[in-house]
Amino acid sequence: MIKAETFKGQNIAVFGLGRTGVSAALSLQAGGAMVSAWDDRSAGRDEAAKAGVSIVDLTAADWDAFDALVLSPGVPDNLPKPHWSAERAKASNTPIICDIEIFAREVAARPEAARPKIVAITGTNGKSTTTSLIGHILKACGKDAQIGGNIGRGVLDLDRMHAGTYYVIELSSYQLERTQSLRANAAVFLNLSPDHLDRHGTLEDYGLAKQNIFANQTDADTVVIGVDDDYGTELCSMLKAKNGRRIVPISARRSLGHGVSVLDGTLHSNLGKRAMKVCDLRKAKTLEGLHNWQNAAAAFAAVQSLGLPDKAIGDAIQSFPGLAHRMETIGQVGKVRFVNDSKATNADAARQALASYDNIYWIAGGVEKEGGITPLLDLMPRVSKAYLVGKSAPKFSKVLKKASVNFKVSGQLDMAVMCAARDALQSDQPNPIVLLSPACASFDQFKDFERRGQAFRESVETLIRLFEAEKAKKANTESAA
Ligand code: UMA
Repeated sequence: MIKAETFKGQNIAVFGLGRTGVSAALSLQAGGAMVSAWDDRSAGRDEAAKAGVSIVDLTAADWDAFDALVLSPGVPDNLPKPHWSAERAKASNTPIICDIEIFAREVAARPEAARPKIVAITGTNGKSTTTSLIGHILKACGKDAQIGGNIGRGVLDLDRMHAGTYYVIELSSYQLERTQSLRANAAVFLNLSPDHLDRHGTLEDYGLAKQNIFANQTDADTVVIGVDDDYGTELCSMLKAKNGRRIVPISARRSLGHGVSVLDGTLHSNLGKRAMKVCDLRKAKTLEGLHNWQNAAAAFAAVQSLGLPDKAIGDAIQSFPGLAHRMETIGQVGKVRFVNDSKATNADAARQALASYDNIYWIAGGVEKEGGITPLLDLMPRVSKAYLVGKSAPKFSKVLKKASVNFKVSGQLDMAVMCAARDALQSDQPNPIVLLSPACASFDQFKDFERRGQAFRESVETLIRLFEAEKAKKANTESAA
C-alpha cells in the first residue's frame, strides 16, 4: 500500500467504498489523515469497516470541516445527476479529488531523484491491453513494474514507491477529470470515440477530461499518441504546435516520417537517425488484429522513451501472455470455441472481436452506449445468431429484426451461454465461436465487466465439465458393450 502522507493531519471525506474508496481510505489513514468514509450501501460500509476503514455517516456530517472529498470514479459529481455527496462538497467549497490525485501528490512530494517513473495510459479502447503489455515489457526487462489504476488494483493499493519503481497506470476519463497534479514521464493517448457521454455530456468534454493526462508534463517527458483516428491526428498537431515535450505519433495503418508504425504486421520504429524493424507482430498470437498492433506500437514507444533497448522490447512483445476479458479464449467444447470479450463495453470495442472471427454465436447487451449496436450491422454477416442479455434487449431486438439478423432474447448470461453453445454444437459450420462481446456496460446485471467476464468463464467451465463427463460416460458404455 502507498501511504498518503501529503494529507497528514487533514480531514478527508471518502465517498464510495468499492475498490477505490477502500484503498484510498486505508492509504489516507496510514498516512495520518482523519478519514470519514461512507457508501450508500450498508453492505459496502460493513465490508469496509471490516477492512479497517473509519466509517462516519456523511449524510449527517459537518462538510465545512472537510479539506477534500475523495469521490469514487463511478459516482457522478455533475452529469447525469450530481450525487448528494458531490452536492454537499460543492456547497461547502470542498475540493473533489480521486485516488489518482492523491497518488500524484505523493510522487510530486518526493525529491526528483527519488521519484518513481510514471507511464499513464488512456483512450476509449485498448487501454487495458496496452497497460498490461507495457507492464509485461518492463518486467521482462527486469524492472519493478506496478500495474493498476482503472485495471486491477486501485493505484493506492500498489506497492510502496522507490526511485526504481515504474508505475504503469490505466486512467479512465472518470479518474482524469478529478486529477490535476499527475506528471507522467510517458503519457499514452490511444484513441477517442463516443463513450461515457452520459457522464461527460459531449465528445468534446469527454476528450478534454482525457487530455488531463498531459497536464504537468515537461520537455523531459513523452507523449505517445494514436493517429489512426481524426481526434488523435488533430490532438497530435495541436500538441506539436504547443511544443515542450517529445511527441511520438503511432499508427497501425500507415508509415510515419517520425513515429512508430505497424506495416503488414511488422513493427517499425522511426525515432532515431534511421528507421528500423523491431519485430514481427504476426508471431505475437495474443496481439491479433490492427487494434492490437496499434496497442503494441504504443507500448513500444512508451517504454522506448524510458530508455529500454529496442531488441529487448521486441522480444518481450512477442512473449505477451494476453489479457483477461479481452478476446480471451476460455475453452473448447467439441468444435466450439468460447471467447470472453467482456471488456468490450462499447460498439467500437466489440467491432474488433466481431471482425476477427466467422460463424459467431454472439452474446451482446447490457447498458447500451450512444448508438447501441447499429454501428456494428456491417459485421452481421459473420454472426450466425445473436443472444441478447440485459437492459438493452428490447432495443437491440428491434435493430436486429430490422436488419434480418437471427436472434434470441436470453435475458441472463448463463442462459445465453447455454443456448449459444447448443446452437453452435448443432450447426454444420466449421469452428463456430461463442463470443461474449457485449458492446454495452455491465452495470444492470454485474458490478463491472470483470465480474461479467468471470460469470461467462464459470458458465463455460461448467459446460466443459458436463461435456467431458458425458464423453467419459459414453466411452465407458461403449467399452462395457
Ligand atoms: N456508490 C454509492 N452510491 C452511488 C454510486 C456508487 O454508494 O450512487 C458506491 C457503491 O456502492 C460502491 C462504490 O460506490 O461501493 C463503487 O464505486 P465505483 O463505481 O467507482 O467502483 P470502484 O470499485 O471504486 O472501481 C473503480 C472503477 N470503476 C468505475 O470507474 C465505474 C474501476 O474501473 C477501477 O478498476 C477501480 O475504481 C480501481 O481504480 C472499472 C470500470 O468499469 C473496471 N471502469 C470504467 C471503464 O473502464 O469503462 C470507467
